Amino acid sequence: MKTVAAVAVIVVMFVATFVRIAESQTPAKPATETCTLKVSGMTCGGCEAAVRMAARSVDGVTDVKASYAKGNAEVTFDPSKTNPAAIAKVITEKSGFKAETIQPGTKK
Ligand SMILES: [Cu+2]
Repeated sequence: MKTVAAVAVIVVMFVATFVRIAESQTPAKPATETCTLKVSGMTCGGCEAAVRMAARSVDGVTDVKASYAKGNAEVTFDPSKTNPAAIAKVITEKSGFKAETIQPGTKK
């Protein structure tokens, strides 16, 4: 009977270790980056919506905050799927508002 108990303990420990390994391998939320694009010509909320829709159509874009008052769009994206230049190009083509990347280190 002692052997059975020992085996049971080993099995329980094995399962506990396995569960821990499985948990540690659960993929984390994908890393995203946020970039600010200069967007020219927006004059109202409708323009913002057009820019948002255009940016959101890009695969990998997870969030867009467009502001006609600031003349920009903050785009959150998955850097393994797209990049600021590609997003700016799609915004320009689909919304009709000219979007440009802002050089890193350049403050508005
Ligand atoms: Cu408008």
